[in-house]
Amino acid sequence: MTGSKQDSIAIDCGGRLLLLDRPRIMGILNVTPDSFSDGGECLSPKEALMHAHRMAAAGADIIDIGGESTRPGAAPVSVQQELDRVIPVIEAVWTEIRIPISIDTSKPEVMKAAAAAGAGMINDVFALRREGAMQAVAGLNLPVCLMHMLGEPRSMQQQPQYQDVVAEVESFLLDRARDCEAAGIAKQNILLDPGFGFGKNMDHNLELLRQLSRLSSRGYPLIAGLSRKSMLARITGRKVDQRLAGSLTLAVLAVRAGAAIVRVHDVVETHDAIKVLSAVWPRTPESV
Ligand code: 7PJ
Repeated sequence: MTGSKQDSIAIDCGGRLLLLDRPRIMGILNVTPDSFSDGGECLSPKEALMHAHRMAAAGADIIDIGGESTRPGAAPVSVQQELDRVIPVIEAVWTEIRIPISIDTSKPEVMKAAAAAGAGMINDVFALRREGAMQAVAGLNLPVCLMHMLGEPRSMQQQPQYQDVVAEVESFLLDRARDCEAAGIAKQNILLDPGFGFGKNMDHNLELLRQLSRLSSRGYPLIAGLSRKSMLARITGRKVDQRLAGSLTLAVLAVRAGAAIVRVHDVVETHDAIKVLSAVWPRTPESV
């Protein structure tokens, strides 16, 4: 399937549709005390809900709720801690805001509880490699984003190495997709993500971005998460709260290379940037 054929895809997120007729925005809602870019901003369920309202009003198409930081060196959290953080927020967002919700987790227990609370998509940086995760998603019958990560968050940025980063990320993702389909997850429920910054150095990230159209033309919608990531610190020298211009540039480049969804912190600005891009090129080319 080509990128252009994906234009007609509608992903059913537990009854709320995510149409991929144009590039879509996933707004990030972290309810972790230690997320690298907005840690401390979204602690209480009330504050998280207000931020979700702002993102929805600004043009977010789906809200990604996460309760475990995956930044390098982050401390792991228990199932109970993660549930305590995300479930009240999912329930409140689901009740008050009519767009789909995704849950950013690798734990099958959290996937199931989040789905019961209203989450309509599973976003797993471990690509369902945790024990029981694949079966959990197959049972839920929800869409899932499979993300590539080399190693574990604790150590992934310690000299990651590849022979050919694009080929290795691609074959990992296609293998995972095939395994998921064999486990009973419908093909149309699978999205892929190269996992920028997850076990990748600057050159790896740049090469993946240059060849992103190769990954976006494999028959699965592609998600790209580049917002405020540390490659922008290396390129621009900016601190995390000053990476807006860099983040917008990367989002536009990813969409131009066929990304169906961009995962971002700055929804208002990304929405404008994508509108401008779409005015110039109304249909995203399969490859550029
Ligand atoms: C990503 C993610 C990403 C997907 C995070 C951060 C670190 N999920 N969760 N893709 N990144 N699918 O927000 O910078 O790139 S957490």
